[in-house]
Amino acid sequence: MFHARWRLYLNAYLFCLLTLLPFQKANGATYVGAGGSRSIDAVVHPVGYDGSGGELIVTIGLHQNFAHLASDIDFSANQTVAIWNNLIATTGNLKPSVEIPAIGGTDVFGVLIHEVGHALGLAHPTIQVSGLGDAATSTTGLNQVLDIGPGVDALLGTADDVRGDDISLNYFNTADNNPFTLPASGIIDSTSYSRDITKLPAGDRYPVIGHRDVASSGYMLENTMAIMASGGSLIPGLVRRGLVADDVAGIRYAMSGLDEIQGTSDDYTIKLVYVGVDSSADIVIRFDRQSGYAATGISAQPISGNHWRLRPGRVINYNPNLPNNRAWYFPVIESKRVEIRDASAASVSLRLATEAGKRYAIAWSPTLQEGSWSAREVSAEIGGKPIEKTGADFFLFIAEDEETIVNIDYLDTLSASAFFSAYQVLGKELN
Ligand SMILES: [Ca+2]
Ligand SMILES: [Ca+2]
Ligand SMILES: [Ca+2]
Ligand SMILES: [Zn+2]
Repeated sequence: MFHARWRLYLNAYLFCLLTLLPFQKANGATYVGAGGSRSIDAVVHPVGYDGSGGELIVTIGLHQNFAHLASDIDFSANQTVAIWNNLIATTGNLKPSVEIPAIGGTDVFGVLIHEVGHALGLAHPTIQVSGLGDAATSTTGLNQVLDIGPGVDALLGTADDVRGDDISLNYFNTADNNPFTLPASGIIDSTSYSRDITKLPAGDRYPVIGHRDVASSGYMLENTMAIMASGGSLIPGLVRRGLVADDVAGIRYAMSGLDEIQGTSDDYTIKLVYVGVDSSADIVIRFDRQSGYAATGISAQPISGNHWRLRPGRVINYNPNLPNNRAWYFPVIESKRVEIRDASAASVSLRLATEAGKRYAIAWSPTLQEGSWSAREVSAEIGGKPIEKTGADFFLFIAEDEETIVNIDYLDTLSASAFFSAYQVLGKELN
């Protein structure tokens, strides 16, 4: 007989993480500055990497001038950190913009995930071509102009694109050129990925990009778009939250170190930590520079060969005066009462009062220790449908009824001191 001491968590903040966010203008997975100020083969690592392996801690903080926004950005910052630390490749990461106005609202959270990708060294794998769509990022080649044709399928960004002498800057899976899956081997390094188009699978002419049009037309994946692809934060009615395989591959390739071989001593892992209001963090979030939507300042220094690392003090800036009458919205969480209906050593069933069409979050902690809140070691379903993992430390779902039953299974045994908490996710406008 399993006796659990169930407790309900009813207070506001579960996570005491602080975050700093950078802004980026940079141009498969592609690294910042590659092909421009740096060689076409440039691999850009996070701040602090010097070629020796191990855990690289990267701090994110909110600039002190914006301390009044600390509680507003808390959810977005903590979950952005979780998403990049967990490195889970998801599909369907474009979600309905329930708490953010579909027209005129811009999602601080989704944009932060994207900008932090820049602040870790990733560039846009896509370039937007006016009137044509999105193509794989490249140099202009010797003729100094972009040569972009969609090929027989009439869609840009696919394997049959005609690109003249443009040199690809996208790293692709050499086995299948598929930006929406990772190799079953788990190996992501120069033995499985390349940006050299002579390594493409037979018949392919160019790297496939992680764009949502490509996902739906070629891979039967709806609402799926690489977080680093440009333009995904301004799709009316949708917010982009969570990584796809192409994003994960970019970070994982860099993590294989200077030798670009996974499993050797120069490999590293990244632990992002949100440290709250801290203007001296490695990555600092601001809301004051007045241009565009959001940007991350990128500056890198050489390590050796084609390897670079970002300098500290990367700034992610949100323009507080958005063009086109848009406004920033912070997703913020409000605690909800959650009832334990049933529990065993292997599962628990929760009930909460909900409002149809609103977004909710469930978090759990096996021990209530700081840092133990996680969606990793559990799976959850509502009405027989699994709740998709987003890589965040919450399960997020949109309620369909006035009451929602959430069933959670553990990969391991549920601890007697486990905590569950439930929240409604609301949108708060930046002002
Ligand atoms: Ca060219
Ligand atoms: Ca094409
Ligand atoms: Ca290595
Ligand atoms: Zn960007």
